[in-house]
Amino acid sequence: MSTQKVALITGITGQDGSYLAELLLEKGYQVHGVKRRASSFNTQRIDHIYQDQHEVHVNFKLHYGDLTDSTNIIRIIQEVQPDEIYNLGAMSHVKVSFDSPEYVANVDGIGTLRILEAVRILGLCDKTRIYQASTSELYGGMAENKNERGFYDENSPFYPRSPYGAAKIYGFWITKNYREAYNMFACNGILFNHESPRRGETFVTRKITMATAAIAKGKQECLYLGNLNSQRDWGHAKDYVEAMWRILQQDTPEDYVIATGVTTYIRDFVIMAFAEVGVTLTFEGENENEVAKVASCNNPLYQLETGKVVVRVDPEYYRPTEVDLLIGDPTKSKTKLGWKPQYDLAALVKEMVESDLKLY
Ligand code: NDP
Ligand code: GDR
Repeated sequence: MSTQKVALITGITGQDGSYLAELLLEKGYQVHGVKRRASSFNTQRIDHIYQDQHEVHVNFKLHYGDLTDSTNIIRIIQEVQPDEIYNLGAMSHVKVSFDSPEYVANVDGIGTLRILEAVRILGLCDKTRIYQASTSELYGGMAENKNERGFYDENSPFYPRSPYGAAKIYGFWITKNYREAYNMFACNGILFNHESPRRGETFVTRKITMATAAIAKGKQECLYLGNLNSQRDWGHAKDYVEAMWRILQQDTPEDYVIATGVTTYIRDFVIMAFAEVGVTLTFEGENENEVAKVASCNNPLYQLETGKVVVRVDPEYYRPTEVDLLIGDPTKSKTKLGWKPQYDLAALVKEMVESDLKLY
C-alpha cells in the first residue's frame, strides 16, 4: 500500500493555494486541486507546477468544481480520498462582499459546511484532516477585544464587520462544531493578512506595488486609494502556508492565530513601496492622521519632489464598515507549532515591488 499522502486544496488557483501546492509537492504529497471553470485560463499561479496527465506518475491533478455545489464536492472527495483537505476557496475580497453578500455567505459560509458534511457522509471522519481558512476579519478590529498585551489571540471575542467576516464566522464555528460533534480533525487557522507577488491585484498591497512600478516606469499617472489610516498585520503568504501544513500535523486538532505581531498603516506601506523605486513622497496637507477621513478625489495627498501628485484618495474605495486595526498574537503558533515567519515587511515590500517592476 502506498504511504504517499494525498491532499485536496480548494482555492488552488488563488495566492495561498499556489504556494501551498508547491510546498506539499516538495514534501512528496500527491496534490489535488479544485478549480472553477472560467471563460479563459485562470491557472497562471500554478502553471509552473502543472504536470502532463499522461505521465505515469502524476502527483498534481486538477478537478473542476465549485464550493456552491454539494454533489460535486462529494464526488471529488470520494474520488480523491484525501488524507488532508485545505479549504482555501472563498470570495475573499472584503469590499466586494458588500456587493454580493448572499454569494459570499454561500461560498465562504455554507461552502465550509459542504466540505465537512462530505467528509462525514463519506465515512472519512477518521481518515481526513481538514484545514479551514479562517481570518483576522473575525475580530473586526474592536479595540476593547484585544488581550492585555494589546493583541488579538485565540481567546479574543469576534465581531465581524463585513458580509465576508460574517460568512467566515459561520465557517469558523461549523468547523469547531464538527470537530466536537464528530471527533473530526478539523482546525481553523486564524490568519492575519498575508501578501506576495502573487497577491490579487485589487488587494491594497498589490494595488500599491503595481502602481508604484507603473508610475516609476511612466506608465501610470496617479494611484487612487481608499482609507489610508487603517492598520494591518502583514506577513508573507509563503510563511503562512507553512503554518497551515503544521496545523494539520499536530497530535490534536486545535485553532491557531498566524500573524507577525507587527502592525503598519496603509499609508506607510505606500511610502515604503515608493522608497523601493528611489522615490521619496512628501505629504501635502495639514494633518496626515486625519487626511483620509476628509479627503476626496480632488485632494492632493502624496507628491513627488517635483510637486506632481501621485497618490490621491477616492472615497469609492471606503467600506460601509471598516476594520481599523489588526494585530495578531502568534505566541501559540510559535510555541506549539514551532512556526516563525521568515519574512519581515521590508523584505515583503521589496519582493513585491521588484516583481511588479518586471511587469513593465
Ligand atoms: P484568493 O482570492 O487569492 O483565492 C481564492 C480562491 O478561491 C481562488 O482559487 C478562487 O478561484 C477560489 N474560489 C472563489 N470562489 C470559489 C467557489 N465558489 N468555489 C470554489 N473556489 C472558489 O485568496 P487567498 O489565496 O488570498 O486566500 C485563501 C483563503 O484564505 C481564502 O479563503 C481567504 O478568505 C482566506 N484568508 C486570506 C488571507 C490573506 O491575507 N490572503 C487572510 C486570512 C484568510 P478563482 O481563481 O477561480 O477565482
Ligand atoms: P483586507 O485587505 O480587507 O484586510 O482583507 P485589503 O488589502 O483589501 O484592505 C486592507 C485595508 O486597506 C484599505 N484600503 C484599500 N483596500 C483595497 N482593497 N483597495 C484600496 O484601494 C484601498 N485603500 C485603502 C482597506 O479599507 C483596508 O482597511 C484581506 C483579504 O485577504 C481577506 O480575504 C482576509 O481575510 C483579510 O485580509 C485578513
